[in-house]
Amino acid sequence: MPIGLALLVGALTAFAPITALPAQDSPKRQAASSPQPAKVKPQQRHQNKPSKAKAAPSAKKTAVTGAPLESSAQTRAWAQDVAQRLQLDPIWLQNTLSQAKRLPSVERFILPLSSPTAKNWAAYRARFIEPIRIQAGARFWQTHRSALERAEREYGVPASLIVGIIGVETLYGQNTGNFRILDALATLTFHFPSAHPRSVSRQAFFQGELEQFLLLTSRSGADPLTIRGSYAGAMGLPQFMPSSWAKFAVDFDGDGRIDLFDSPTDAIGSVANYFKAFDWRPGMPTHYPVSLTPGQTRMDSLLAPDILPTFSVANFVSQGAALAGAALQHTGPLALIELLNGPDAPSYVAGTENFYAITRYNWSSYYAMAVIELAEAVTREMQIKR
Ligand SMILES: [Ca+2]
Repeated sequence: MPIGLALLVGALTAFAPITALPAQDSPKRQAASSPQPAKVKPQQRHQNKPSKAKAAPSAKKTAVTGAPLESSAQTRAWAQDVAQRLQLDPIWLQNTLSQAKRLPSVERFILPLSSPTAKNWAAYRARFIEPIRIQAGARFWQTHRSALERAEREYGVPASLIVGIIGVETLYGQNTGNFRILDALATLTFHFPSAHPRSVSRQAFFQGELEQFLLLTSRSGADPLTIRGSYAGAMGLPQFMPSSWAKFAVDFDGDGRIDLFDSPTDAIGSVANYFKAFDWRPGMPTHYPVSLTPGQTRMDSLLAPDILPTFSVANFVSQGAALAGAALQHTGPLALIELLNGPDAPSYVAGTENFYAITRYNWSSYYAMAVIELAEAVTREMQIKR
């Protein structure tokens, strides 16, 4: 990152954490179609950020061609209110906003696909569980082994999961997005498309993220005009939204700054801290195999809670979802996770609370499964190399 959003650690304590939930408008969480993720219920949504299941739009050209954001009475009043509430310099804020651009491409990307194709786990999986990403994951693991081991020790989050997340998110920093975050978040704050089915709540979410972004840059002295990321405002190796950065990012390399762009160690610690905050349970598997019997398994009942772990093992089994081996000894609740495969038969697993925890990073069971399988594939690759 050129100038970077490296934050002074001390400054972080001043941030009021925002708990707005990123709704997955896009690709990953919502209407899912081929590489698209599953839909989750609103109450299950949480923190992190919208991600890029919508085939991460290549922003190289579109990101720089927006028109200046008009300085309307609305934007001026907003800036005044934000400056007051967050105790930001009103002149700096107005000046920054006056340089934001409205990006029509961002307005398009945030909309659900108008003609969603059928959800397809096999196609989604193929995008992420492939040799280039697996090899890059093994190199990342070898290079950052000590930070990954320390994160696992201190936060109880497996190194493999952290490797899986950063691999699916950005291919280990190779695809961190090329939209100016200021433009993306200003567009989604002041020109959120009304055609979106949840335009009011989504606009409010992005407005909160724009506020956090301005607060982060103001406090850190980073230039808000140079920071780039996804069309929805996610930044750095782990694609943290500004509110997640403020709340969960940590200085894991101990240099006194938090830098999720250029410090893989900070990114590793921050991902681990995120999962610890979302109740990752050390040692618990993410899922178990499950066998269903057409005509006997009570599918409607088992799928009703969606990905929220709800059923005890006994209840799960009594409804016709057969488990075996270690799954029968599992003590927490389970969810029946359904992954559609287009025209082919769906895939099913029994998801635990740790499967659910991964969906707090990105609200999609397809996303979670891709992270899990990439983590497993890179782990196997590491064992081969040993
Ligand atoms: Ca650092």
